[in-house]
Amino acid sequence: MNSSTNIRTHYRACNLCEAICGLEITVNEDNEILTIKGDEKDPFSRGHICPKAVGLKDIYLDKNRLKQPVRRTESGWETISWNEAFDEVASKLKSIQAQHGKDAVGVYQGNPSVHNSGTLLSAPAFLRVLGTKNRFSATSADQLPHHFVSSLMFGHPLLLPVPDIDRTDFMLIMGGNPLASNGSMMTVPDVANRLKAIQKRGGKFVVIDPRKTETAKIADQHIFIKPATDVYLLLAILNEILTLTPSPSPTERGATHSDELSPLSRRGVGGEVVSQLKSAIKSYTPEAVASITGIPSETIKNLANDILTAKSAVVYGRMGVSVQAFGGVCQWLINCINIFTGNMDAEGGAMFSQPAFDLWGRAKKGENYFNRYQSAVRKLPEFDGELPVSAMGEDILAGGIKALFTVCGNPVLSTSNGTQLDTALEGLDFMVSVDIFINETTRHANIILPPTTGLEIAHYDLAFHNLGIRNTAKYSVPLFEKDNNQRHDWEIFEEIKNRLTSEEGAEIPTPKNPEEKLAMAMQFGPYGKDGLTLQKLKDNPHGEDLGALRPCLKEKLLTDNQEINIIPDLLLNDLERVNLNFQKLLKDSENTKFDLQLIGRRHLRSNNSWMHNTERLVKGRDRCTLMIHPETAANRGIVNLEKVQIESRVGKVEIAVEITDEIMPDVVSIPHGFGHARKGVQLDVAVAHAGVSLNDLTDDLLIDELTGNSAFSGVPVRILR
Ligand SMILES: Nc1nc2c(c(=O)[nH]1)N[C@H]1C(S)=C(S)[C@@H](COP(=O)(O)OP(=O)(O)OC[C@H]3O[C@@H](n4cnc5c(=O)[nH]c(N)nc54)[C@H](O)[C@@H]3O)O[C@H]1N2
Ligand SMILES: Nc1nc2c(c(=O)[nH]1)N[C@H]1C(S)=C(S)[C@@H](COP(=O)(O)OP(=O)(O)OC[C@H]3O[C@@H](n4cnc5c(=O)[nH]c(N)nc54)[C@H](O)[C@@H]3O)O[C@H]1N2
Ligand code: SF4
Ligand SMILES: [Mo]
Repeated sequence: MNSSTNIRTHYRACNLCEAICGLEITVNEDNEILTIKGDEKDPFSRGHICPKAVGLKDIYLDKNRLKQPVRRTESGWETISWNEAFDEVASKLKSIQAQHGKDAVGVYQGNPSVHNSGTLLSAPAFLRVLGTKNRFSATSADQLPHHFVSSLMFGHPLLLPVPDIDRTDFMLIMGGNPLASNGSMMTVPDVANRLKAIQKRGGKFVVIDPRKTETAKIADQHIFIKPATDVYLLLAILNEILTLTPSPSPTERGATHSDELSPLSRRGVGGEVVSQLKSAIKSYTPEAVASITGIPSETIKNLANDILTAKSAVVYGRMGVSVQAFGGVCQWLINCINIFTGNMDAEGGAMFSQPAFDLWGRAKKGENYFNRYQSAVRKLPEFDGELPVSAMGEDILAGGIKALFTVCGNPVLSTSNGTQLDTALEGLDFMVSVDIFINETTRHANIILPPTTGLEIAHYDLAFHNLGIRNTAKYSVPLFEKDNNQRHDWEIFEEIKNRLTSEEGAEIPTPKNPEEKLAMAMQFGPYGKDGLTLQKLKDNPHGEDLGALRPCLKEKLLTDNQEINIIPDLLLNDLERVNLNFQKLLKDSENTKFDLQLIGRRHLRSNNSWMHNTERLVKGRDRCTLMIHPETAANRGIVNLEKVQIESRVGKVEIAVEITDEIMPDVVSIPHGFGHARKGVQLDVAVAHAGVSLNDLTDDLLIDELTGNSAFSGVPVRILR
């Protein structure tokens, strides 16, 4: 507190995206926010922020934001007390489960759940009590293949390799645009400078993307790829690497340098594992995949050579390659390339973090996380307690799910065939949403329970310290205390859970603050013995630097034999499907009805579907346009800014075109997260910049059949004139 001016300075982590930037916020005595800047003293983000950070102020002040529960009635929304809301929600859920069984209540958890320590610490107990198998989340519209592959290769869905971007000499970025997204499945604040630093120290980074993105523009090389063909590029690169190096010395670097970390050094690259892999993929030569991927064979050979000869290298694949029909195989091949070039668990390669709150520390070895039950209609496989979200709409329509509980999610805009889900939600017997807005999804709820958020919550980033490209820890206290009439997310989960478990008429216990769990985890975690406590983090609001990543996989592996399972059967067997598709692509190069392929995109000023209600982030030129290549447009006689109708198997939207050679011929792009002009949406600014929803075109039947993940990359569409 600066007493002479009564201006106080508050430090916290931004929890809007995965970069967890440190913020410095000044507030006057009337609790007005004066400035939001990057915290120069944050050892991780070093003063970096993006334009969304000031959005935290807008969210705090948003006129459309709910602070008390509301109930939908014939004549509109009415405000109700928290107790009335909790009682009604619990009794409805109870009676529906009593009548139709536990699984009649579905749950959807959206993206901000993982950016919120209150939700992460308190929702699991609530979900256990609810006991439904019909759990869905944004994971299966996003990074499911990463977890799937990690569980099979390393023994736990959260043992996720992260690029050691600060030390690598060569980075291959596939299907990621960190300059817009600020990094994903790698927590890397100030990513642009960290990428430029690779170049400054004499290294390179290369981007593979059907669009010349913001990241591609600053890369050493950008290579266009036909959407959804990354699996063939990866197969050819791996094939080259295994062929070029009949007996590389796998003991030189990384995971492979320790005799004890045995899979490679014992069986060796000349051994059984390699010959099995080699023979499975030998037909995918650079020449064989060139026309299908659109990448010349020489370019593929050079890429393989760059990865192989760099002092250290890392292949990183994100959204664009996860949300494909072979997302699982893609993530597996990426790990294989990193392993066979000695870059797994090695400096400058793909490494594993050691977070202060160790999420997997006490997990069981050799656990199976996959396909223990299936969705009702299409029998899609469960993973780690969740079913693929592309099955949610059809399973509601089929009548098995009578009630839905959504948390931090907007699946009407964020999941494939959003229109079908929109219709399905209308037919539910009961719906509850834990959310701060009446948006495209929550407008269907019977009751909305709005938690505190952003600047009003305490925060320790459980999820994203786990994905850090450095080991760091940071705890933020609330900037503003909540009103008496507000509830934290953890209070909401606890209140409902306690009502579901209490006997009729019994007194409802007071919710327990999950912070105790945090303090315990810190104390007994990897840095506890070095004196790291929650109190220490509270005393240093800029955050603690716990050092660069270090090789640690050997101690982390949770496979039953504590070795990397390099060739999991499920993935090896999926190569059959990969091959069938290859033959199909070779045959019908022309799709008769839908002659274009649709992809999505992100913008620095958007955050999925929910930050379009802040004027300073949406103002300016319309961003919800259909990007199209000049030739593709000319062939159809389309001119810039003209409105066209675009159609897929599931729907049709009308959108203005933006002609640009940033995008490949025959590929079109629409940003994800727009489409706010739906009846009853109470987002004044967002509705004024409504745009159309990409997911009114994406197809719920297009999935990675192995993992169940949604396939958004390369949806077949056509333009109607
Ligand atoms: N076609 C296509 N579809 C996509 C994608 C794509 O690239 N292309 N991306 C996918 C990805 S990666 C993701 S993660 C998903 C995102 O999908 P979702 O998670 O379903 O959607 P969001 O847009 O993140 O919506 C977040 C919701 O949480 C609410 N909210 C914000 N903060 C809080 C809070 O603190 N507490 C609570 N309770 N609620 C809060 C917001 O009001 C909003 O309703 O979309 C996926 N869908
Ligand atoms: N500003 C902003 N930041 C965000 C978000 C946001 O909405 N806005 N969302 C957050 C979330 S939830 C996530 S998951 C992350 C996602 O972070 P990123 O993975 O970096 O996400 P995108 O920017 O969607 O980048 C995906 C890229 O894949 C490309 N692509 C599409 N199809 C293919 C294909 O078939 N092959 C290849 N090689 N590339 C393809 C697209 O052109 C695009 O450039 O971003 C997070 N950060
Ligand atoms: S990059 Fe992400 S974490 Fe950093 S300020 Fe922007 S939204 Fe917040
Ligand atoms: Mo995401």
